[in-house]
Amino acid sequence: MDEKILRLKEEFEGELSNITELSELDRLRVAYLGKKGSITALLKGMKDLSPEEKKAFGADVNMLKEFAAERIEEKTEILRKKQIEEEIAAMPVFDITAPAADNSGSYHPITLVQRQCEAVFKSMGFTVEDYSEVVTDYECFEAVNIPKDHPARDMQDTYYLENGQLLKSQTSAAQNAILRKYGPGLINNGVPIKAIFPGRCFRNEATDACHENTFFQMEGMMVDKNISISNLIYFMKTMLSEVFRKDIRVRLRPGFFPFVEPGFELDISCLICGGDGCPSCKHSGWLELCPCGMIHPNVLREGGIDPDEYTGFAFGLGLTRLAMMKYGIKDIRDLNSGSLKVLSQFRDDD
Ligand code: FA5
Repeated sequence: MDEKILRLKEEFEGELSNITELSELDRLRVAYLGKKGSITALLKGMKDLSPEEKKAFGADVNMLKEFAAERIEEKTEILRKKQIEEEIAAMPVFDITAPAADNSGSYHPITLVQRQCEAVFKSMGFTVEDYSEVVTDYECFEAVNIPKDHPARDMQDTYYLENGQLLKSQTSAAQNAILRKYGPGLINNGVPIKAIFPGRCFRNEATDACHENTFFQMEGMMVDKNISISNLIYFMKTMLSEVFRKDIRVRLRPGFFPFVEPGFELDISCLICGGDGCPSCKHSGWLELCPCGMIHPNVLREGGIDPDEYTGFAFGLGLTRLAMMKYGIKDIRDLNSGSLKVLSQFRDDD
């Protein structure tokens, strides 16, 4: 190998080994591989060589180019992992027995995960919608393919007002309004519907370590031409890896919801017990976190969207359970306790 190439390789290796921050790696990439970089400059200086020399020299420079690009790629991966590990190590460890740290206010852990999820989806072009907690039977059930006599209603008993309205049992209650809001204006002009809508839900059910009668969900929907299950899986994976910032085990299994077909249950391996089984996961090692599926044609039709032309996915993420998993909170009831012992353990930027 030519002396000049060898020297540049050594110089590159020396600089690379001293780098400890991701931002410095970018500078190194530009300095060696950029348009005006030192390796690129070697190629430009070949014009005075004979054809044989050019061949050998060019091949060696290209080898160095590949070598440098691979080493930078490897180091990027190492530094990215290190950065995530540092962020995880800096996270608070939740301890219900610890005394309240101080009396200053902070965001609630559910608000913290809600904001994290919103940031991820906003960065992928989703809008964030707000919706009422008091809804009609039509919004909560009939518009999402659950007619009056449907057995799926038994799973979601809720609280009824004297005027016949009810406290919404699922964020799916906003699906119809959002399809109608964006359907004609956006989708018919070629813009996909991409919306998330977090909200408080209510169910008349017995509480235990993983069930509350008041909890939060975050619904998401995307509708356009040719939307498939692959799009759904992509968005779910991106959201979970951004929120947890580490590899977590998930499983997708068939699930029945009248408003999707096909429907799935997305479970995550319980992070409280590591999958061994505990009260937080009903001793199964898995926690139901985010049911999802392809929006049923009846729901699209009811929302004013032609199901022969458009398809879409929807999901209903359990935000309260996500907060439990993210912060290691063993009992869901601690989250509604209003106890400063719990709340003061979280910071606004966690
Ligand atoms: C639903 O509510 C569906 N609307 C979700 C959906 C949306 C499916 C769009 C398909 C398409 P489910 O009842 O399983 O499904 O509740 C969704 C999530 O909310 C659960 O996985 C769980 O994480 C959370 N959840 C449900 N009930 C409770 C409860 N009592 N306490 C705490 N979290 C709950």
